[in-house]
Amino acid sequence: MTGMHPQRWYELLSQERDVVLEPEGPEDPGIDYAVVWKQPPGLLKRLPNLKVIFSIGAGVDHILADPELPDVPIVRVVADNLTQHMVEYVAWRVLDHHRQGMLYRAQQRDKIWHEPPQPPAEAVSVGIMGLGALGQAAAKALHALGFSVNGWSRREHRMEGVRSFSGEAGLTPFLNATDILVVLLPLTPATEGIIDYSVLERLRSDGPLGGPCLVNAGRGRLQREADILRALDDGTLKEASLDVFEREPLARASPLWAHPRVFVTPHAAATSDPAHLVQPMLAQMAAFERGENLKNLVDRKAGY
Ligand code: NDP
Ligand code: OXD
Repeated sequence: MTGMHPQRWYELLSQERDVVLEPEGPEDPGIDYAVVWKQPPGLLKRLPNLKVIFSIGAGVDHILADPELPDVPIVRVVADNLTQHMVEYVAWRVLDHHRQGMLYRAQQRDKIWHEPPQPPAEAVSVGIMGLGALGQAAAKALHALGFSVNGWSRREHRMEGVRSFSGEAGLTPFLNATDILVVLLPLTPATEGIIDYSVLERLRSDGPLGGPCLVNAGRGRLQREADILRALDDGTLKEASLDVFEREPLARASPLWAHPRVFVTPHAAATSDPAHLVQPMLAQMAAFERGENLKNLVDRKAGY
């Protein structure tokens, strides 16, 4: 196995399997499964008997970035524990923008006793870009909180209480109807840089929050940070919560750190917890060896 704090993964996987950490040497015929996060390019190609690649995360851009990736199935993470963390993060950030947390924190700092008008949740439209495992769970929770919820994805989805938009044709109507944009897309050639100025300027500008807000917990390279700063500074965008960045860790020199209307977290929205993810991985290995189908497979052509 390789990547993200491997020790705990190693200990838990070792309870049932022989595990080697990031194999050295030209070829390792003994390895059937690779459990990876941002593996060095070319590493997996050197494993002649590799049968399945398991991603430690829900996103697989870090795996597909390897130009020499062997042609074996890739399994990604879909797990209640990870989904719950993401739902919490999205609900937290949406409620904070909705309930004017940035304004209240500034008022508290300056000891200002002032109650601004507060629109009800039903007047606020949250648009979720990416209506997959995480986007659908977030949509359900936001709907339960009373928000008006829309989703945008490649294909249309039927979900109670959620209006579904899809594809290129659905993008502008989706954005035009959105007060808080939540990004839960995977990073693929089709989505890289999608959150640019032209997207931000199509968000609803006359909504009840006094301007649109952005929440990105998908991937940093979905966004153009220079465009986000420009949109914040010219009033196109009211506020942003960013968990992911074009380059991570976010450079100390980035103006996002100190921007009064940006909330920064260090790619912490939904961290993969080996205590919850290793058992399902081991179960999939056993099922695969019994000839059963693998679950949560990546569609390499689509890139996610
Ligand atoms: P899924 O694969 O289940 O869902 C992806 C969604 O994005 C689908 O609805 C898909 O459409 C949509 N999509 C993909 N490409 C396009 C496109 N070109 N145009 C429109 N819609 C598109 O992924 P998850 O929900 O499990 O995870 C989403 C992402 O969240 C991950 O890829 C990862 O990058 C990120 N993540 C971030 C974490 C963090 O801590 N910040 C933690 C975990 C994940 P369709 O439904 O039609 O297939
Ligand atoms: C993931 C992540 O993709 O942690 O799971 O970002």
